Amino acid sequence: MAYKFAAGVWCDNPGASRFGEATRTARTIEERIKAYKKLGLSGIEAHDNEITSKMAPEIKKLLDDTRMRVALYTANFFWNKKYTNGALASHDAKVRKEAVEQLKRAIDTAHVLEADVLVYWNGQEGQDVAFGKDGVEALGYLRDAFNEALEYDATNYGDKAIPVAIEPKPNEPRCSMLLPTVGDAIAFSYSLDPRYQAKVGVNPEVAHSIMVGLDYTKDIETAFFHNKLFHIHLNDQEGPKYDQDLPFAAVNAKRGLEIIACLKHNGYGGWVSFDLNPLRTDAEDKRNNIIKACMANFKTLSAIADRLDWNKIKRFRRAGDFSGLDMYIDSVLLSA
Ligand code: GLT
Ligand code: MN
Repeated sequence: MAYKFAAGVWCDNPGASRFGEATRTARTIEERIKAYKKLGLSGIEAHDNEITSKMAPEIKKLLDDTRMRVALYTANFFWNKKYTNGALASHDAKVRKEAVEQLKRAIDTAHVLEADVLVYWNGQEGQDVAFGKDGVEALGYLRDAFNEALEYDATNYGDKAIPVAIEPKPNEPRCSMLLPTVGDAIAFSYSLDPRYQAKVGVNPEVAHSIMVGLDYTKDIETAFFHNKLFHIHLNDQEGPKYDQDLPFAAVNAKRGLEIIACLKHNGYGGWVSFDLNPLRTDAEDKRNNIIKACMANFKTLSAIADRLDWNKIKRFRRAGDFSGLDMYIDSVLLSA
């Protein structure tokens, strides 16, 4: 099966962080689109401050010319200081109104770009100190904001209304965030107006699950079970640390194999998208190495996944022979 690979335009960045200045030049969006095409990606992902509504028609033309698509478009609700204490779920009615208006504009731009999914990442929705937020109240605000935006899309674009995927994250930048896990995000989708519930799914990210000790495969299985796996953000993470956004399967190849096997087994037909943060030590000529690594690891493990004998796996499971199962998986993975 041919996979469609995508990556966020933010995955090719100058490398500035809280702890150090930029180590690479900044590329324009056009340069990044061309570079991504050369790498073999067929999709890009962007925020509304990376591809603005004004830029969208020109960018769409370039994408059409290069036969690229926008896999994901999203409103940036975390950078602007007006969203320091939340956006769609802010306690401040004025901030919420501005955020919903921004979301409606992002929906319009997503239609201009013909994006496949609109993502909502929970960025600044949360608290940093005990008693910092009334979560029940905040979830209510978030539900109302979603309903308003979904209604806007349905009214203005009818059948073409864009699927929305919630990307959960447990912490960072806030200490404790609203919708921390895939389960929370799916449960939230059922609180929405019943007319729009089927339009809202999830975008689980590997690192976001691992950073709190959760199992990504179980997360996407839960999403499959609910028909809610609208998109994926693949990468890797060395346990409970800050969000590392390492190359997919670079830390745990066996788990990478399990993720791909799970996607295949459940007939995932969406984008294979990578969410990455290139090492600051990767200067100009190495700036896209991380994307190359992801694609290579994904393709290698995908070929290995095709060699797995599912009847055998099921027999081991039925017999409760998990050491035998593990030895079998290792034999397929490590003999490759
Ligand atoms: C940010 C975050 C990612 C989200 C992006 C979507 S932005 O880089 O770390 O996981 O996918 O807003
Ligand atoms: Mn992500």
